[in-house]
Amino acid sequence: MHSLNQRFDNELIPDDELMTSGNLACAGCGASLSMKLALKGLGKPTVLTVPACCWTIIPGAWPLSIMGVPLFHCAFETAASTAAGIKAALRRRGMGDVCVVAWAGDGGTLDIGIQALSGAAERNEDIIYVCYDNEAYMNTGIQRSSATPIGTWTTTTPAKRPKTEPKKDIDEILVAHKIPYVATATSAYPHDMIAKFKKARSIKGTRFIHLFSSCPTGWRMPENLSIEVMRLAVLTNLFPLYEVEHGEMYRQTVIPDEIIPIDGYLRLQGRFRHLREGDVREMQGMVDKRFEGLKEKFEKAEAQKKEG
Ligand SMILES: Cc1ncc(C[n+]2csc(CCOP(=O)(O)OP(=O)(O)O)c2C)c(N)n1
Ligand code: SF4
Ligand SMILES: [Mg+2]
Repeated sequence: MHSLNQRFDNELIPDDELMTSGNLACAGCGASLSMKLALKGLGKPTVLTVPACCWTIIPGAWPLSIMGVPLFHCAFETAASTAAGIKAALRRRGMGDVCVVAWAGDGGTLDIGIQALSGAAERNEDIIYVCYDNEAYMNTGIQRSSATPIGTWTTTTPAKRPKTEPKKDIDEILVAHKIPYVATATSAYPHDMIAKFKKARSIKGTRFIHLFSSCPTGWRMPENLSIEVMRLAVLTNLFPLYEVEHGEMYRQTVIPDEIIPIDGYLRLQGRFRHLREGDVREMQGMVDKRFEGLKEKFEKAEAQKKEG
């Protein structure tokens, strides 16, 4: 439907499945697809730690599990520190080559886990931190988080008084820590996403990957729109796909041929149904402004690269 200036080749998607069928997610859950693709990029040996979130439920209850790699459940606010601890213990046992991944939701990352994450990033702990962002506390009934966009309906920000604060810019917060690698990705662009996980695995130090992850249940939309909505988030510049190395080298990895107005994205989701024309205009302005700032950084990095 929309052509991209990227060559897509199915041979780039590994056949190995480290997550089997039978997961407990809702139909069309972006978070479940995200894990499947991330593991294709990461491969083995990998250990995951997951705090309280939908992904606590998705793998299944012991002794049944869909996971082909070890997964350790940790407390809500401790994903980054738990991952750092696991890595230290593995290193001590001579197993430093095991890739340790903290896999947390937006609530567990942008809100309650941000202290542990900032601490780990500042120490440049050798972990990959993944935030799958469905823009609310979904597991406990769709409460607003600091990742929820302005104007959004959630159960704690009902349509009559939707959220009044803008989404926290977690990517810039992590970039400011000058860690080796920060990237955004979404499973609507699987080749881009898998490539970023492969790249992250090859780098040492703290790596942060922000996944835009659809939630048909919380976004009030049919499950068959899941991929389309994630794709539209990219094509509207609402969630640009890019990576940043060492806090300064920005690179946009998927450049849409044509940018679509955000209206097309918003109207597919019940959580935005109450918005009026003026609200949509305001949101469009915010998206454009943020992207302009990013574009300057992409251009600056490109120029620096050319200068050598
Ligand atoms: C300290 C603590 N506070 C609150 C909870 C309840 N709780 C469990 S999952 C969850 C929501 C997590 O939201 P998010 O991190 O965005 O992941 P999602 O559910 O959206 O996948 C909450 C509030 C908890 N388990 N521990
Ligand atoms: S509530 Fe949303 S994130 Fe959680 S399992 Fe269902 S679709 Fe996935
Ligand atoms: Mg969430």
